[in-house]
Amino acid sequence: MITLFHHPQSRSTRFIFLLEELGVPYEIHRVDIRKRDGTGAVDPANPHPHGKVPAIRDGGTLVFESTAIALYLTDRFSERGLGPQVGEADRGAYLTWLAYYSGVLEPAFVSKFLGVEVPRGTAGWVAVEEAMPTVIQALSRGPYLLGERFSAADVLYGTTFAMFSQSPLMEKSALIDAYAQRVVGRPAFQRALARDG
Ligand SMILES: N[C@@H](CCC(=O)N[C@@H](CS)C(=O)NCC(=O)O)C(=O)O
Repeated sequence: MITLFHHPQSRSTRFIFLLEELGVPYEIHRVDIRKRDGTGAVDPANPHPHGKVPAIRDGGTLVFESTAIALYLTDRFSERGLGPQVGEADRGAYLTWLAYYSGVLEPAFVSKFLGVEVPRGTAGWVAVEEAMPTVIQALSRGPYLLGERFSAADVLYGTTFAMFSQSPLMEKSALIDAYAQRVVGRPAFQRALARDG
């Protein structure tokens, strides 16, 4: 049984979505987290080393960091087909999009949100304006990042774009809007919202 350490309306909500997509048994352990407004606190019941969410426990295994959790779950439940496995043609693309999410896209959005200019040539990531055309190019080839195949990478990207597409952090894009709606329109996302708490 997978235990998801979760706080409502946070980065852990999308793992309820992924677990619903996988259709495997899981339980939600709701924890407190520190918030930007000064409320909340690190919850001693949360095994994440920084008191953040998401984290999951699977027996004796603890996994934290969103992309690691996405890869862990889609490998662990490989028969559900939500992530290409070693030897499959799209495995490299899948790993790339997962790593790009945590190594480039999130830092790009956070930099913009904080008003920090991404220094040319020295940061490991690029500005949102440089990252988004890369994502748009991939999405122009198919309904999902891997073409016809929906994967856990879409859970991360689609939910992020659904959240930011109406904000000044992102330039308007009909293609991104349609993609985000395609992802959050899935029944598993609606079930996740119902369980978000
Ligand atoms: N890099 C982490 C980020 C996790 C993260 O920052 N989560 C936020 C909630 S959206 C959190 O727990 N914040 C509480 C804190 O920073 O103490 C991941 O992607 O899993």
